[in-house]
Amino acid sequence: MKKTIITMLIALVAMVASAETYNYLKFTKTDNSTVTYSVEGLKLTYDNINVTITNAEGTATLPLAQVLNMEFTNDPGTTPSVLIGDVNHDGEVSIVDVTTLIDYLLGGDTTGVDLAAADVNNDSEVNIEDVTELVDMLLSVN
Ligand SMILES: [Ca+2]
Ligand SMILES: [Ca+2]
Repeated sequence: MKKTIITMLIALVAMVASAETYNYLKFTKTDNSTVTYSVEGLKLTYDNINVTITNAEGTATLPLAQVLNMEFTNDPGTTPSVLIGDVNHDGEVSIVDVTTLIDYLLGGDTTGVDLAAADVNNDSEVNIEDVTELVDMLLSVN
């Protein structure tokens, strides 16, 4: 089912690409990382396992299973979309993020919690170690 949806997405993307409104195609992967490709000379092909992205810069292959989303953008993707430590996603890293993270860890409520930003030590898990890292981060900048 997921494959069908991704196949449809790719077809849609190929259509929109011909409009050449945007400069870049951004893939969001299941680990919340993003990868951005220039649409210059863009061509997408796919089989059962991978999507192959060909553009003026070269060719890249992404496993379909890792693709969470794709969208057109004018942002070249040089700046990370996730501010590490900004757990409540208000644009800054502060003590509020520590309390938000602790609340999440105690209650498990993900409302308003940016889990990608909450994984401060980047080990793909959000736990008490990230609280420690976040506190260290705050102490070192202040
Ligand atoms: Ca914040
Ligand atoms: Ca972590």
